[in-house]
Amino acid sequence: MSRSIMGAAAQLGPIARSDPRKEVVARLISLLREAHGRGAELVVFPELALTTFFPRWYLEDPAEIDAFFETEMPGPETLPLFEEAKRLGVGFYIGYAELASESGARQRFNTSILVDRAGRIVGKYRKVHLPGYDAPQPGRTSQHLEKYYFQPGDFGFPVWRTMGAVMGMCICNDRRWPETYRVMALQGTEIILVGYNTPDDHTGDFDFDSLTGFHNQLSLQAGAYQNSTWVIATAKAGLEEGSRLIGNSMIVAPSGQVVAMATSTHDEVVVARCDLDLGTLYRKTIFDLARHREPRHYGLIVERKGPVSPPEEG
Ligand code: ING
Repeated sequence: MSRSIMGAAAQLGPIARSDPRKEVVARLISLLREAHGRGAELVVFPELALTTFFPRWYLEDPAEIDAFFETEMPGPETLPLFEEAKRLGVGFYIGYAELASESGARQRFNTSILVDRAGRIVGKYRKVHLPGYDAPQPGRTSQHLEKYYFQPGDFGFPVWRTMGAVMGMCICNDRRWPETYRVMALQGTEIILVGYNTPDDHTGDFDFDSLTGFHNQLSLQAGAYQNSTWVIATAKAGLEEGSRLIGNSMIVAPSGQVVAMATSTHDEVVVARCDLDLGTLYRKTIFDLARHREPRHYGLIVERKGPVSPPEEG
């Protein structure tokens, strides 16, 4: 009997800036219940699942900015989600803006947590790859200011053995970087959970933006296949405060095949049985990392941040 876990991507439609957390949590609970009703044991919510994607704006008032952040998780407004998940015996991943005050300093992270089926917080991840800019860019209708609002994550890419599998987490832009998956694959991950908020009116450049959905799927399928891991990827989707966010939440097998995909840009649940032994087949053959990798040739990946080209000819 192969090992498996019923996974669900619980996609969210838009969250308006004025939507109170209480209302958003009610939507999350409704999605959780639907996923549970369809057999899910693990539910993946999006990145920044409690608020609108506020990095599209340049805000300066600290109180206004802090209003988008959680100082505790669960807090009073999110506790009902944790309680319902525990009652139903469903584990979940949720992304949120974290205001941490470790060693006295206030730090802001784009964060996700993994909660097991008994309601315990098993792990926390802080987004490493922050896209966009740290200051508003001229001429943009929508900004992308994650480097202004968040610090890069300080946990690296850990994995956890929980709910009968080895699981890792990442957030949104992380899924575009092969290093993200490989570091977790080198720790034996069998499932990677990722939430995203991805605008396809990012730059207003049609040739760039029209490929956003393709690049999302390409990144997820490649990451899954090249690292023999399941990937459950969940969008916040739809027209959110005037910005178009792609949907296509999906569950990708270690073969690279998409086994389930959302078809709307609203609140939607997709479910698939993740057979964990499927990854084992790939890890023992094509992607037997220990047998086939040659790290002695990979030094530049760690030593060098950006490209250095050969000198101009003659
Ligand atoms: N969003 C986007 C992402 O990486 C982006 C940023 C949008 C990159 C469109 C490229 C194209 O999916 C976040 N939140 O990282």
